[in-house]
Amino acid sequence: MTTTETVTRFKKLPKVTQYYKNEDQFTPGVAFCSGCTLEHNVRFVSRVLGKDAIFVGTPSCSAPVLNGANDGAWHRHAHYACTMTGVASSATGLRRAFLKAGKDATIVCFTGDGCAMDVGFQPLSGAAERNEKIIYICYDNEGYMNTGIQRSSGTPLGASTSTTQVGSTGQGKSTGSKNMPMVMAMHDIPFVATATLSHLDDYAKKLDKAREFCKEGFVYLHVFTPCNVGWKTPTDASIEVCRAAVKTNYFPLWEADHGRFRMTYKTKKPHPVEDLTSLLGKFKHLDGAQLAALQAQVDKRFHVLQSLCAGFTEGE
Ligand SMILES: Cc1ncc(C[n+]2csc(CCOP(=O)(O)OP(=O)(O)O)c2C)c(N)n1
Ligand code: SF4
Repeated sequence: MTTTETVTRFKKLPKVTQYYKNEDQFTPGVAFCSGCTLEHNVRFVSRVLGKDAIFVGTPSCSAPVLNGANDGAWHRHAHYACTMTGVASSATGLRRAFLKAGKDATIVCFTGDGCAMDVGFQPLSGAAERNEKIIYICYDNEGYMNTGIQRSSGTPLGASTSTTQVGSTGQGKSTGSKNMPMVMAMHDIPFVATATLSHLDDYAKKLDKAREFCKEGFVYLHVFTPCNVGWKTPTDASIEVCRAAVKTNYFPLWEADHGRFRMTYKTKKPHPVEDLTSLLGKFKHLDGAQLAALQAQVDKRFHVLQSLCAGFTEGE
């Protein structure tokens, strides 16, 4: 692509700043690893949901930032630091207290996949079933990253972690990841969506919907959020990894708006999953058979999703 073509292409891209409600509420110098998409994620959520959003966080990589572990680096949001087991229940209590006081409030649980998919799953499922008026954002970095890159039920098939090591007794995780956004969609809540950091326009639209729909009931967003330390990628590769996850259908972008499924971005010619795995050190040991097994799982999940999607698609 020539420089002129690149410039023209960028000019055509939607200006994501149109969704910003206010200036950045986070200071520079927060305690994420360099290149971590979690920083981009939390700043973006804050800007699009607005400065009145109240965060409910748990012990995790986001905790040092949300809790304000540094003297001079923090944020201006109201925030409740919660246990991993209690996040959805605590958010329920907060929301109900505001409702009782006759006040509107956007309560946002912001947790890793270990919390959402394992440790805090039962209260999350319960809050969804009760249709509590809260937003739950799971930033999926596919493992317990803050405590040493252990496998979670978000860790994909074949991935190497500190508890699914590659060696004489194992070749990475032997089972696939839990299809969490689909599990949440089966709770029949007002809004469920997937998102990632390479497709910010798509993510912003879903955050705007989340802010509206949480007045009516439970909203769940599942955000693919690469961890360059745990996934063994260069610090400047994170967004490319997000893009590859979408283009390979490993992480398709979709939403279920009151049970109506639709793809929000469609890749005309899906790339082989190897286009993603080749970028990630945690998959570098995969042989042909393991790659085929991962590809088969990606294809199977995508077929299920396609069959649920009734309507139109956007994107290339
Ligand atoms: C009930 C409970 N179990 C275990 C821990 C220890 N712990 C603290 S942070 C953490 C990792 C959390 O992983 P995840 O939710 O995926 O977030 P990430 O670290 O990836 O950001 C764990 C297991 C805890 N705080 N509470
Ligand atoms: S360990 Fe991973 S998820 Fe945690 S702050 Fe570092 S790069 Fe981000």
